[in-house]
Amino acid sequence: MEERRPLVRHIFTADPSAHVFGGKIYIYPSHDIPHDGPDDDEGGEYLMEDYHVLSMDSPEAECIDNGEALHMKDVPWVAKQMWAPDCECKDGKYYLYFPAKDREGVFHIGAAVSDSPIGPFKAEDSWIEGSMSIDPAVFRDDDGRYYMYAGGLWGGQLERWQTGSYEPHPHQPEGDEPALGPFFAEMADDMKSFREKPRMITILDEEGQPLKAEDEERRYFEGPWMHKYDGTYYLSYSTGTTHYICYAASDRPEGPFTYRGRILEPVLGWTTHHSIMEYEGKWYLFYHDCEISNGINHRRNVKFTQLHYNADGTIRTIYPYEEE
Ligand code: FUB
Repeated sequence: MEERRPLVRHIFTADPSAHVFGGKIYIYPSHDIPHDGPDDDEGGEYLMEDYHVLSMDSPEAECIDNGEALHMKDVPWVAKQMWAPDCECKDGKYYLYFPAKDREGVFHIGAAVSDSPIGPFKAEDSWIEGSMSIDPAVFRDDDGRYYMYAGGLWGGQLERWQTGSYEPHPHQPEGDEPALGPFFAEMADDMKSFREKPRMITILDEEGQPLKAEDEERRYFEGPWMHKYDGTYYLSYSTGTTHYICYAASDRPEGPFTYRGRILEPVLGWTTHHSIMEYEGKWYLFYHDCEISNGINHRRNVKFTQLHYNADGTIRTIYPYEEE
């Protein structure tokens, strides 16, 4: 498989969450549906209804579409917009996590279970209690504990949960007010509920101050991902309006995290969304752009490329359209 090329071309795919399960690479993307409707600031153009799991035997191998793994019609609580998913494995079961809107138009995060990494997945009757917003990423720590990171501004509704309950018309942090962060919660043993009430993560600048809402080149917008490298927790995310993938580091999974730099410069299309995965000692960034559709925001395609660390643990910035 060639790096920095669309992994599949027969369907539109986005928001890739990549994992190695049993020595093989599995990618859990959103499945974009082409339509001619307009774009808006609420993400109304992202009308996804199902999930397909992609897989590769290795980074060099062909990428396979394993077909539909879960459809909206089989999830009792979902009304529309099945956005960016993730998957984790525990004791031989695979747990798919996905955000979607309920009948009131509120985003929550659901769980679905399978015996196979490619599904089909059986969804729970309701969303994970206490879950909110979009873009779940579930991380398995070395000690066997699992944590969910999630949340997205604007259409992702993260602003509406600042008080801990849903506010349809919230105050939007602005100027030098602290920016919002993703929320964080440890998963319970059943992997279908939280062990604790979700709390918001803080991202600090180099002086130990929370990043400000006006700092759009560094503050959190959506698409969190967690990985651990050399004992350090790396929280990476999209800055949305400025279209970067950035990262912040901590010695604890719940942070606070300190901003460290950029991983990926802007790609073709408004959204940018990624995951990071290790395969046989090499690290890879999975991401998307709109190459196949030539820039139509809701017709995206997933790609991957190698990611490199410097000796001090910083990550080398990737320029998506330049030769390495
Ligand atoms: O795919 C729909 C939304 O677009 C995702 O949830 C965001 O992260 C952005 O990629």
